[in-house]
Amino acid sequence: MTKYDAFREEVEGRANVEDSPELIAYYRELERLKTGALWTVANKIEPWQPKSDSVPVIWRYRDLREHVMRSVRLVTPERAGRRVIFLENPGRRDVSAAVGWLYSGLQVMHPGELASAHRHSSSALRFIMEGTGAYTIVDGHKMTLGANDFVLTPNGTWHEHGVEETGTPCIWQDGLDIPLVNALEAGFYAVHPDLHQAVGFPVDDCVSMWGAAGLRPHLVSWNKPYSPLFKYQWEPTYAALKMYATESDENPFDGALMHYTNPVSGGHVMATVGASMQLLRPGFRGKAHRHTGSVLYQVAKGEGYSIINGYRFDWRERDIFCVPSWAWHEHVNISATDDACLFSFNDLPVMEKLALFYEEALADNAGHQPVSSEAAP
Ligand code: GTQ
Repeated sequence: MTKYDAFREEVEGRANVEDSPELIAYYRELERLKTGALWTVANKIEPWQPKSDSVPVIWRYRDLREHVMRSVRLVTPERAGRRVIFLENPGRRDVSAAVGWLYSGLQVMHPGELASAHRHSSSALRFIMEGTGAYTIVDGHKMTLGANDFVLTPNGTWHEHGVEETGTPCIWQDGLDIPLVNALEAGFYAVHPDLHQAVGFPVDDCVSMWGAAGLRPHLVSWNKPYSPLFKYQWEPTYAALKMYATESDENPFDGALMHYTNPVSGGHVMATVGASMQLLRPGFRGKAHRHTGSVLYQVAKGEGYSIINGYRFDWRERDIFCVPSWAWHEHVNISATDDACLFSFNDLPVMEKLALFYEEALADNAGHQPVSSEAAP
């Protein structure tokens, strides 16, 4: 017996009313009064189990990159505000979501370009894909960014991005909770009065102050609802994963999975968006599980595939794919010699705070999904 037995599918006891001319006329009258009969919608609005409109999608970098680069010739960051190609989920076009309530896009900047400062109620993050010389300024704290670095621009913070003259063209993935904030009808947005911020601190000072593993500064206090460490660099992240992978029993679903954390609380990096990095050892073949909450992955390193709701998605470095809420998923590293690393971000802080997080392992078939011989729709 699992705790989900309470939600098992039974037809008894659910709405099952057939239309009659009198009922149809009745529904029309209710509609005029801005009301409706619950039994006409009950089965839809109370599904047996989480039902995502999002579909699993992979966005392959080799297909996208040239189109992202092309936008540089077509629009300036000044005109576009943010020069971004966003990811569309075919099931969620109405809200510009990559999956569930998460937005994502690929932002490109050439050396010498910069985008003006703004702030909004949405929480944002960036994961750097390629290029050198990129930087972000968050509330006056400037951070230099390299490939596979992960940076926060939490809700309400002034932020702007650019690439130094001496750098190379840069592309990074933006991740935001825009669809969630809009669904909650809580979105504010403001442009910085001077269009740009003054840098008020030494470059990368948040890393100097908050970036030492297991240590926190005595003199500095922090009580904001997001991490004071805005940048998580790739090298220490990868080193931590490799150490963890050799020391621990493997998580059967996710290999060596670690969460980026707020060093003050030990919790998620931001109030609505969490982020993780996982290492799949050479030959790792994960088992299938599913949970509530949406996840968007980016392949930081290596090559493999994931089976999501019975479809196989082959991935390699820089590809992005999504796992909708309650979708079965399992990950495989196809290399016998090299590890693979998956960066991901998610809405799990929301699911946890609202007590809506559920998770279950696939019991059948030794924990592996049957795989469709067809390509994903
Ligand atoms: O850089 O702040 O892709 O506000 C979408 C909305 C990036 C940003 C996006 C944004 C940003």
